[in-house]
Amino acid sequence: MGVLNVTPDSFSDGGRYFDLERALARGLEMIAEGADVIDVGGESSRPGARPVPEAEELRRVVPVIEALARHVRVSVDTTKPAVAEAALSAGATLLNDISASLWPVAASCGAGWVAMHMRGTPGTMQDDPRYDDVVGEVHGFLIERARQAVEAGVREVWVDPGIGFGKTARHNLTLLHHLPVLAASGFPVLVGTSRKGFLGLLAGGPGEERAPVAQRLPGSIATATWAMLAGAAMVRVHDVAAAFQSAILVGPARLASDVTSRATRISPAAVGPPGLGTR
Ligand code: HH2
Repeated sequence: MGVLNVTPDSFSDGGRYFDLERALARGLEMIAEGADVIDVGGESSRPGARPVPEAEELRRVVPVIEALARHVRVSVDTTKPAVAEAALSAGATLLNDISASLWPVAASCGAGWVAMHMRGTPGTMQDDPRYDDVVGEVHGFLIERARQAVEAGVREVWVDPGIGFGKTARHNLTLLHHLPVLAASGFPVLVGTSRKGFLGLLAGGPGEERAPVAQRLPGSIATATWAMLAGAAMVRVHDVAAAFQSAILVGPARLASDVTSRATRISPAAVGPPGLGTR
């Protein structure tokens, strides 16, 4: 999933694709780089972000969705029911919902729906986030919402742990570590770590609190690769070309490890001679 922020203020690419022509060019570029879905957003959800009026969000996203939906699957990154409905009428088929509340819209319009976990709102979510059991609380919330959506008639339901949304770096790493548990729920998992602040914190040099966004590519690709190997069915990324290289390596590796573990359960001899696959 390639990120297309039609905003002046997104944390890593704000202002770069704010006019229609540049947004379309970037969308087409990401398709050429290997994106299967383009996620169009008109409101930043960075920590401290202020809400955008509905009319302005519609003005930003609808023309971009109309143009790109002819070429690729489009999702809309919104929390507003009216924007979601307009985006679906314009050709989007997936609601990427960081508020995990729009499943009734997905049900009535026959769209797919992504439930993402967030603690609070973007304005306040990073003010000292605390959990007793981050994995249990996040997974429990997502599974409950996902089941509600299925009961309401949504046929395609994704879950996303919401990396960076009301979480410390430790919370984010713990959730990434436990992704296989979320994947075992049976709902397809989406993960977005791309360029996020916790990667800057981990990569910061001496005297630097966080490495700048431009230096977060290695962490973005490492965590996307980890997420795919841990069972995520989709990763949300800004750097599509680099993530695509990782995805084409991970696909066969994941398949091989599934086959190997199944074969091991049946008969150790079925895995092949010693040393096979160790290089
Ligand atoms: N992260 C962002 C926005 N939307 N949606 C899902 N499902 N998962 C995520 O992790 C996620 C998301 C934040 O990234 P970005 O869109 O680049 O920034 P901004 O919110 O500042 O526009």
